[in-house]
Amino acid sequence: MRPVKRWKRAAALVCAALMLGACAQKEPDAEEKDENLIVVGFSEVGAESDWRVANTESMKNTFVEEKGYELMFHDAKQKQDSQIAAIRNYILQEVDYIVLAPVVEVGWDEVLMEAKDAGIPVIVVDRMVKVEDDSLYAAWVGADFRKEGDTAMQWLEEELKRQGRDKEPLYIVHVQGTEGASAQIGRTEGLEAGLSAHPNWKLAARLSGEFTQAKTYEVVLELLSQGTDVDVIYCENDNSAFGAIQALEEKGVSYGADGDVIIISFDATRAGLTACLEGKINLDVECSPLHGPRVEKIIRQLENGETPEKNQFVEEGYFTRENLTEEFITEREY
Ligand code: GYE
Repeated sequence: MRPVKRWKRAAALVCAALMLGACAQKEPDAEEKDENLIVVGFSEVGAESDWRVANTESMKNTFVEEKGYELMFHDAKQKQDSQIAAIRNYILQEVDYIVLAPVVEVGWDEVLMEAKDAGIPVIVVDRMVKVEDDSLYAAWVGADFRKEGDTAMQWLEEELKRQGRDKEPLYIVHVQGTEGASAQIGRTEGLEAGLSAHPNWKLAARLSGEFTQAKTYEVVLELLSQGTDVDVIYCENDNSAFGAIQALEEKGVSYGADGDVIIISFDATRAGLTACLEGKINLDVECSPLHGPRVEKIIRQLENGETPEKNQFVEEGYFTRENLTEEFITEREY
């Protein structure tokens, strides 16, 4: 899609080589070999969870030289400012494509306008961006986080009926992910809809777990120490569920498929599914991090002058102890 830039870069490299007196007999150096590669600058949220690590790997394994790419990778350590700085740097470096996994939804208009002015297409992956003008990004691919929350609520309703507890008061502890991230917003909306549809379901506490085990452990432990009634812990990702489990264990509270407190989680990573098969997590709603090939498909379409579908939702399922096997977990990619 951006042959002019690639040509300019190649020309610049040739000039540099000539100035350095490089001659024909010399082996082409690394930079000369790179001139036809498609340069992709990727800004990743961080490394807060197993899901995120799998997502980073998927991107790194996809955008490799053998497939014609040079990947520039940036870990934002959960900071939006850092992502904005990375995007500006990619613009300066005249990359061919910018891929953004945004930490939160809002606050991108200005920097995405700068990318647009520079003629660099932006592909948004995983969480969404909320911008005034959606021509600021070429396409988005990720999960339907609201649907994931709804799936969890539907399952909970059926599970309570099965247990004969559907008429009793139910105290739900909500451990939220990073505030303002699509995954948090959608999963929270799902829970809120469930709460309003069931007058006997009560929000016992809303805690901030930041999608990490450490933070969730800390806040759930504190809550349990206060003696709050808990029937369900709704954790917005697997690592958060691990933190909640750690706190419950420490306090000697029974939980999971054979215990008292119902644990709901999202992601369905291998570690999450293992806990699910062991009966520690009651429900794990799936969320695929394997976005590398999906983003590559979008780039290929843009390279061919096609218009990719603007917003692409990935199909996902959910898991309980009943529909899992060890074999399935071992074969899973993440
Ligand atoms: O659920 C969580 C990660 O945005 C879908 O971010 C992603 C979420 C995922 O840290 O584990």
